Amino acid sequence: IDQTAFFSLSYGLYVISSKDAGRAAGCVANTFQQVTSSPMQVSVALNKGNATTGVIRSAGRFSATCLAQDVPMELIGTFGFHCSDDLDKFAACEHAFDAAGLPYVAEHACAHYSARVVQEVDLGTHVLFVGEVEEAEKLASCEPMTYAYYHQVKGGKTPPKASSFLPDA
Ligand code: FMN
Repeated sequence: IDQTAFFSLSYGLYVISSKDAGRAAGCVANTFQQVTSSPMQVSVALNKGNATTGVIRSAGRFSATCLAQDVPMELIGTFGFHCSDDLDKFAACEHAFDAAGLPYVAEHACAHYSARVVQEVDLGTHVLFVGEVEEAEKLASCEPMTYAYYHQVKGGKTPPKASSFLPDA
């Protein structure tokens, strides 16, 4: 397998969040995408070791924020390199709540989506959540952050739990 072939794939950067009875959790993901339009469905692949994965499983729903190109690296550091079990990530950023009470990042944000989980696919290391969209809102007319911009311009890194982590890249 030629790992450089995977550099041709395009992605955005998102914060995926959820909340159950007591815990709020959120993490950065590049694997969020729209998969159908009728009904409107989205999917995201999350590592089984992420706190966010467990909270989505128990809440049965998740929220997503499309991050803007000007998002500070500190926000990606908070949501992408720390665990929600150890840190109240939402205390460190502007946030809002969807109709189901899930928190979502509301700063440096192009748009927000909320979905109810309709399918869970076991991918081994990760779980693919498929959700039916119940809310979607454009928050600002700004340029979305892309995975390529994050790497090439911002010098960002991808941690081992990310779906697109390449050990030798
Ligand atoms: N983790 C995933 O499970 N799926 C992803 O698609 C994913 N993409 C990422 C992309 C970037 C650029 C970064 C920085 C991280 C990504 N991660 C991904 C890793 C999680 O954000 C990271 O494991 C986080 O610390 C989990 O937080 P939690 O334990 O609070 O859920």
